[in-house]
Amino acid sequence: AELCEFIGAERRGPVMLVTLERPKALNALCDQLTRELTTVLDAIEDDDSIGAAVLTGSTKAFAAGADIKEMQPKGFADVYLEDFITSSWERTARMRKPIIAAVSGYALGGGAELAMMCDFIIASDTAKFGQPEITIGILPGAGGTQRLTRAVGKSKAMDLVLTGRMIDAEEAERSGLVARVVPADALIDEAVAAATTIAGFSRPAVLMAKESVGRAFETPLAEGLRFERRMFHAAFATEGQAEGMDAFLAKRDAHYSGR
Ligand code: CO8
Repeated sequence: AELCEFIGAERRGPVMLVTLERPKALNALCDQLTRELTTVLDAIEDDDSIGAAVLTGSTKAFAAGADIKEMQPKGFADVYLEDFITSSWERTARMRKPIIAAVSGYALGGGAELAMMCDFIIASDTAKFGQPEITIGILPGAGGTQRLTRAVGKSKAMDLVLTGRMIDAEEAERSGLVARVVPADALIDEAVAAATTIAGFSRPAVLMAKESVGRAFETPLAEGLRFERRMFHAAFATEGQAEGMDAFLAKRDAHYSGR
C-alpha cells in the first residue's frame, strides 16, 4: 500500500480506511488508481487481522467518475478488448469482507458506481450522487443502470440515468441509495465506527450474512430463502455461534475467535 500514489490505506484497529487520493482530478478513476485500489483490496482480503474496510474520498469528491481524459481517445475495439473497465473495477463488488462507502462531495458516474459496489453507503450531508454519463455521449458502464435501479427503483433510476441530474444526500437517503446521512465532519468517524462494530462480530457470521443479502440481488426469492437457510444452519457449526449465545446467557461480552 505504501507504493500507491493515488490510494491511501490507514489502519484503524481492525478496520482498514482506504482513501482515494487524486485531488487534482476530483479522484477521477484513472487506470493507475484502479490498479492500486485492486492491490489494496487484495491485501485487505488476505489480512486476517482486518475485519472490515471503509472506502472514502476527499471532502470535495468521493470520485467524479471514470477519467474522461483517458476515455476520450478510445474506440470500440479498445474498450471491448480490454473489457474496459469492469474487469478491474468489479474487485470492490467481489470483496468478501464488508466494505462501507463513506461519501462526501461528488460521487458521479463511475464514482457512484464504485460506491454502490460497496455493501452500504454512509453519506455526508454534502454528498451529491449522479450518473452524468448521458451528458458526455455514453451511458453508465459499471452498474449504474443495474445496481442503481435495484436500489432506488425504475422511476428514479430512469430520471437519473436519462437526465444526468445530481441528487443531494437527503434525496439519496429518501430514495434508498444511502443507508445514513451524517454531518460532514462526522463522516469518517461514523463509517469507521460502523466498520469496527462489524469487525467485532463473529467473522464467519458476518461473511455469511453479507453473502446472503447479496443473494437477494441475484436469485428468485425461493432460491434466496433456501440459500439463507443453508447459511443459517451452517452458522451453528461455527465457534462464533457457541460463544455469542453463551456470552448472552452469561450476561458477559462475547469474544469471538474469528472461526
Ligand atoms: N475525469 C477526468 N478529470 C476530471 C473528471 C473526470 N471524470 N472530473 C473532474 N475532473 C478534473 C477536471 O477536468 C478539472 O481538472 P483541471 O483543473 O485540470 O481542469 C478538475 O478535475 C476539477 O474539476 P472542475 O474544475 O470541473 O471542478 P468543478 O468543481 O467546477 O466541477 C464537477 C465539479 C461537477 C464534478 C465536474 O468536474 C464534472 O462534471 N466532472 C465530470 C463528471 C462526469 O461526467 N463523470 C462521469 C464520467 S463517465 C463515467 O464515469 C463512466 C463510467 C463507465 C464505467 C467505468 C467505471 C469507471
